[in-house]
Amino acid sequence: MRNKNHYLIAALLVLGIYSCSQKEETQADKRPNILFIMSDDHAYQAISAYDDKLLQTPNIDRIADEGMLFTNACVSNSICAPSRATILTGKHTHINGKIDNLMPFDTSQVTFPQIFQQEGYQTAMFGKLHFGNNPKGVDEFMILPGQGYYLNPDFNTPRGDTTIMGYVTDIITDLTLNWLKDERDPRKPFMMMYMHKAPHRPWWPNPEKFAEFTQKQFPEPETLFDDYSNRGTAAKDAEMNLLTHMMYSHDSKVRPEVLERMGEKASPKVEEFENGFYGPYGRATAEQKAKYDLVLDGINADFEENWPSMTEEEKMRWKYQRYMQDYLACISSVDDNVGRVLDYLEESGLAENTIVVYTSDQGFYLGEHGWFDKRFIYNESFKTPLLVKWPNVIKPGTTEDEMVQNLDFAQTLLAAAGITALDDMQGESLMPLLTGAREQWTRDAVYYHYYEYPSVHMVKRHYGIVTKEFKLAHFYYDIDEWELYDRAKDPLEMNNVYDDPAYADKVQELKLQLDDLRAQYKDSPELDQKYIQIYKDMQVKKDNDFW
Ligand code: SGN
Ligand code: CA
Repeated sequence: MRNKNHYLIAALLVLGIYSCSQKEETQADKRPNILFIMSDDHAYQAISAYDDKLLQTPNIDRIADEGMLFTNACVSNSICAPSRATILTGKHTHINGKIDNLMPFDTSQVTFPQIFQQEGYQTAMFGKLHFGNNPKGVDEFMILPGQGYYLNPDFNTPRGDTTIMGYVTDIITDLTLNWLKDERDPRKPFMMMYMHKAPHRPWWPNPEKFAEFTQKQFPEPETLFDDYSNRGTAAKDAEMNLLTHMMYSHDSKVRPEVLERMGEKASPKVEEFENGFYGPYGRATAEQKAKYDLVLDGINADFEENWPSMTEEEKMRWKYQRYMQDYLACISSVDDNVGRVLDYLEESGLAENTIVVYTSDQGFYLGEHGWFDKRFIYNESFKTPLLVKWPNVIKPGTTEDEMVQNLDFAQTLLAAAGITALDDMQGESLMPLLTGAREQWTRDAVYYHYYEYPSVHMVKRHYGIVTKEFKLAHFYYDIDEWELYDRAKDPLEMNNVYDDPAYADKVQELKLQLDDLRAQYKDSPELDQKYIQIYKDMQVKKDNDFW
C-alpha cells in the first residue's frame, strides 16, 4: 500500500513537473510569430491603402491601419526569382547569384528560414516560391512547381507531388489556415511564409470575380499613351506595351477560334503563345468551364462585333479595361483570403504576438507608360507594396517614406525575433523605423541592378541609384545610356534630364554615390561582364518560353 502510494505520488510529481515545464516553455518563448505574406506581381497602385482609385482592398489595408505603410519600399532587381533570392538570403542578386529567372540558385547558401528553424521557430511555407528549388529550413511546405497554375494546381510537398482541385488563391489560404489550426506547435513561435501566385500573368480570376469585374470600368493612368519621346532607347525597345505586346487570347481571353474566324479583322496581329488560352482554361473541369463560359461568351461577342471598327486608341483602351478587369479580380480574391487569415489570427488570440508583413516580389505596370510587366527601375516596378503590423510595437496607422528594400527583410525579421543576422547579409534591419527610433536610420540611397536581357519583354540591362529625390540609371550591354529623373518634379518619370545642364552637378554627385554603392555592395564592371558571359553561355534565347 505504502509502495503504491509512493508510486502514485511520484507519478503525480512527474506529471506536475512535466506540465509545469510545458507551461513555462509556452510562457518563456515570448518571441513574436511571423506571418510573411507575399503575392506575385502585386502593384501598389492596386492596394487601396496606397491608392483607392482602382480597387478596394479592405483586408490588406487592415495591416496598414493597425501598423505601418511604407511608401518608398522597393526591390533591388525587379523580377520574380531574383527578388525571392534576395529576400531569402538578404543579399543582392549579383552576390547570391540568382540574377535572373534562369540562373540556378546555389543551395549551399543560407536562407533566412533555416536560421529561424535552427533558433527554435516552427517554420512553414505555402504557395508560390518560384525558385527552381524546394525551400530549405521549413518544417512543412506545399509549393507550386515553377509558376504554378490558377486552376486545380499541382503542389510539391515533402511527401511527393499532389494536385488540389479549386482556385489557387483559396487553396493556398486553406493550406495556411489548416497548418495554423492543426499543425502549429503552441510551445514554439512560428515563422510562416504564405505566398500567392496571384496576380501573376495570365490573370485568371475565379469565376465569380470574373463575372463581377467584367462589369466594371477602371480609370486610365495618365501615361497610358506614353510615346517615350523624352526618354532613352530602353523604354522604346521594351516589349510590354498593351497595344502591341499584350496577347488577345493569352491575356485578353479572346478565344483562338474567334481570332481565327476574324482573320485580318483581328489585326494588328500580336504573336500568341501556343496554347496561351487553353493552358489555363484547359485545366478547368466541365463544371468550372461552364461558369467561365458565361463570361467568356460576352467578352468574345463584344470583341468580334466591335474590334474591327475601333481606332488604335480605342483598341488600347479596350485592352486596358480587359487587363484591369482580370488583374484586379485576381487581387480581390487575394484580399478576401488575406482577410480570412487575419480573422483567424484575431479569433485564436495569436494576432497579439504576431508580426504580419504584406509585400509582393516586385511592383507592376497597370497601363502606366502603356505597359504591363515589370523589370524597369521606373517607379511602378521598382517599388513594391510593404505593409507591416506588429501590435504594441508599431504605432497603428503610421506612414514611412524612407528608402527600404526587399534586401532588408531577412535582417528585419531576424532582428524582430532577437536573432543575430549573418555578417555577410547586405540589408539593414528596419527595426529603427518599426519601433519609432527613426533617428537611428541612416541610409539615404538604394542600389538597383536588373539583368535578364535579351529575354521576354526585352528590358535592357541596367543598374542605378535611387534617393527620395532622384533616380539615376545606366543602361548597358547593347547600349550605353544614362537616365536621370527628378522624382519630386517629375513623379511620373516622363522626362530624362540627364543631359539638362541644370542637373550637371547632380549627375556628378550621384555618379560618385553610385560608384560608392557598387563598391559597398561588391558589384563591379567585371561582374557585369561575367554575368553577360554566363548568360551567353547558357544560350538564353529571346522569347524563350520556359518562363
Ligand atoms: C512569364 C510571363 C511573363 C513574365 C515572366 C516572368 N508570361 O513568362 O510575362 O514577365 O513570366 O515573370 S506568361 O506566360 O506567364 O503569361 S516572373 O514573375 O516569373 O518573373
Ligand atoms: Ca513576380
